[in-house]
Amino acid sequence: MKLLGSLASPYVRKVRVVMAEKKLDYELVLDNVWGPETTVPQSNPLGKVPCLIMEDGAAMFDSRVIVEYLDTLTPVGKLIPAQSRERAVVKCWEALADGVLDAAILVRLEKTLRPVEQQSQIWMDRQMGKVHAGLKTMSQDLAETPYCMGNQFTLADVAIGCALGWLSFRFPEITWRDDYPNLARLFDKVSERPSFKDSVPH
Ligand code: GSF
Repeated sequence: MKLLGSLASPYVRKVRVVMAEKKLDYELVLDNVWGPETTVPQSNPLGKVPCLIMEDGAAMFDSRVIVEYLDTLTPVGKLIPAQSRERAVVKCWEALADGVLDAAILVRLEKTLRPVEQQSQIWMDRQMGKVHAGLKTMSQDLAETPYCMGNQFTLADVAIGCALGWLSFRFPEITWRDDYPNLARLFDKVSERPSFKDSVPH
């Protein structure tokens, strides 16, 4: 399998962490989707990474689809529970982590792609509201357990870890570590794993 992606993308990181946790072999093909040389649109009409190219050449995209597929490939390091309610809870954590990223990335794009006089403060404030509300909810729901799902390390922890890591990378002014000790504790725990150590955004 080939994974088209970048070393800064938190969604690509989620897939890389899942690949590593499940001990799956793949080749990471770096692609800058914003540059003229990108080949991603040939595989993903949305022009976004991550995009997985499978053994038969078929493309699969959206990190949530990819990680769900990868989890079915081997029983090693199962990350999504089989039982339907638990499964939905894990996927909901993932949706929350990805949603926080979606909102923060919109703010980053507004700030980097538009001249200052064209930037909409109302739009950026709306998106930042989602980031802060998402972080607050994650922290409240995490409670005192080591991981999102109690003692079990799941895709929920992968998704949250990738979201927090990216926020620290691109938005160091968001003081989630100080504001939410629960999140800092979870982040420190997942950061010890080789899958996270080997995929720090840069
Ligand atoms: C989001 C992928 C995405 O926005 C997923 O795979 O989970 N829901 C999708 N990827 C960005 C790179 S990044 O900001 O991580 C991307 O490829 N953007 C290019 C574009 O044209 O929006």
